[in-house]
Amino acid sequence: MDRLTADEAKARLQSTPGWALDGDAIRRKFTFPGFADAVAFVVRLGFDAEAADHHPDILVNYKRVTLTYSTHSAGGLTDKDFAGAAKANELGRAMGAVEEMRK
Ligand code: H2B
Repeated sequence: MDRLTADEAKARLQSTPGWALDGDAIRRKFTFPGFADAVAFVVRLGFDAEAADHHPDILVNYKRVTLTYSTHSAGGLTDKDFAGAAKANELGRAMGAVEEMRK
């Protein structure tokens, strides 16, 4: 899978709400009503990630889940990362992720 150029990555970010560039990766924080919801999201996304053979870094802080995607084998971002981000957005919406005021 080919690494995206910076312009290509920026264009894909436009159609991937909530995600931001972080160096050679993209990142988003999802906030759920509670810890169990956050863990359930991680489990569901984990099965999708395994099926796609593309795995995000996952950090759980209480009811918040931070996902980071990059393609290690390509040394940067590829379409697989944006496919994973889109899937996470869809799942987050379906599983009750809530908007949170930025601190
Ligand atoms: N996940 C991510 N994020 N980047 C990769 O390069 C990657 C992966 N490679 N999951 C996959 C697994 C590779 O190790 C297997 C052998 O296909």
